[in-house]
Amino acid sequence: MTRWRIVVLVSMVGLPVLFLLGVGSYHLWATGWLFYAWWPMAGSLALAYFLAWRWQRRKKLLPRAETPPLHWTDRDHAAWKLVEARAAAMEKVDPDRFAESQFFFDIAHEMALELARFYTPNADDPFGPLTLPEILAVVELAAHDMSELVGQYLPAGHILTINDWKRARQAADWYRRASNVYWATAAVLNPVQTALRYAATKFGLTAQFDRIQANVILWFVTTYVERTGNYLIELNSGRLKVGATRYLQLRERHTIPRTPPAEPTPAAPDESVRQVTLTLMGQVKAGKSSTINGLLGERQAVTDVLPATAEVKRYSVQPADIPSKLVLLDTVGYGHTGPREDQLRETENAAQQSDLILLVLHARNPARKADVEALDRLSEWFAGRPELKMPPVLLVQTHIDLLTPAMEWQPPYDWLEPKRLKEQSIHRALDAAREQFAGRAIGAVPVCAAEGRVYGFEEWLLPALAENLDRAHAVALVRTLRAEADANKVGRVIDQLRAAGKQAAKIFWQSAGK
Ligand SMILES: Nc1nc2c(ncn2[C@@H]2O[C@H](COP(=O)(O)OP(=O)(O)O)[C@@H](O)[C@H]2O)c(=O)[nH]1
Ligand SMILES: [Mg+2]
Repeated sequence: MTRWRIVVLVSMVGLPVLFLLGVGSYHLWATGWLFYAWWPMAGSLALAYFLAWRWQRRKKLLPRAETPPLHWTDRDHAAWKLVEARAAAMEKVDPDRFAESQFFFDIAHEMALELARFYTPNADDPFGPLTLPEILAVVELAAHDMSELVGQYLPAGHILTINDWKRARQAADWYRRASNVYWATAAVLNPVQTALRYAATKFGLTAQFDRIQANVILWFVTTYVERTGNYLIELNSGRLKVGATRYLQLRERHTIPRTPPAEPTPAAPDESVRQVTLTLMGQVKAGKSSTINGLLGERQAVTDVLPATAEVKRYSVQPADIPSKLVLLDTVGYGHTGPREDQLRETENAAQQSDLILLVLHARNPARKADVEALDRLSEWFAGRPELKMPPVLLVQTHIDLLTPAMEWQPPYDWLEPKRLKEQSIHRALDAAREQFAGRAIGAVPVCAAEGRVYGFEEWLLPALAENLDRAHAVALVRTLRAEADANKVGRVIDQLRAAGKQAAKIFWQSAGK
């Protein structure tokens, strides 16, 4: 359909409406009803004004960017500050520039340089180390997010053309001109009232709607900056080396669904299972193996023992109330009588490969120096690798049955609001542990892991795991994305060499056969 046909159609639909508008207004005026009709109309407009003003001020009309993803490291958060500053600066840019494609290209380029310099301050060419697939992944992922956001939140976003975009500002002027004609006509009919209403509308709605429009455009530009910045951070942290498709797959796998599935997912050796790895750390005889037994308890769905190293045993379990499979690494532990250095290294190695650490503490043994040292060594290791996230540490106090009064064992114990003596002892023991590990642990739970007295797993430990599962998955996502990229690097080159070799052999035999 050509433009003039559309104009004809719109006018033919519009004319009767305009006619009714005029006749209706005249009729209201002629019968004297205008006075009464004006109040509800003015009320409706006033309410619209108020809501527009309020939503604008609170920026509720369009969604603000969500909080940074959980899997980001400290370095990523620092980089995000740069992105946020740039997004905020968009408010000061001349809105006419938003209609130029060059403008969007320029911001993306500037931002890519800025972030690359932030991550590799000493590189001669900050883009030098990047691979083509990961650069393409940024474009693909950011474009995908933008298209979803526009489809979801921009009214009529799917039919908005660049010309509409450019004309959006002119349209505001046309509207103003058209409404001036209306007011002029009305003024002839009823000068005083019209003057009053004119003032009310002029300083109210028109200004608000102008601002709404400006905000929509600003929202688009800000979101563009934030989405692009988000994936540039993923790029510079090396998490896009696996490519966009695999990145999305792994991200999905480490996102806990809002509504848990009706049946727990069976822990098949299927690669697509959502799983996190937990390492049990602690002193020798603290109760690590017993805690694992408690977690593997008969009420859990599936358990199996998997071979790991001589020093580290590997188990897996799918607890009923947790939407992920837990892989449990049991370590030998440390202490003054101390294991050998190579055993210690195995423990540390396990902790470095895990997503959550259960630091198992004997409630009756107040010597915690070895545990603090072990955690600090681990923090140091992670501090030297800013591209990784240190797993959160949850304190598990075992042997609570031996706390005073040691003779008594009558669970359940309400240690959160302690009344009985035993409850008070547990409460105190946990307070002490939290203090000893202040800043190093995310929480503390009590258990009794002694055979026949098992208590606290369903009550405290599993709920604490469920509560911190998303944090563990955030660590897992970063870890697996990095690990897979490194593994792929070698694997792919070998594949490519093998293909090249086959090709060469084929050519050789063909020419030999001739
Ligand atoms: N009374 C009591 N004994 C426990 C508890 N947890 C573990 N034990 C015992 O402490 C000893 C050492 O436990 P173990 O799990 O092998 O410690 P690990 O060296 O850290 O793996 C074993 O004899 C366990 O039966 C507990 O909560 N209460
Ligand atoms: Mg053990």
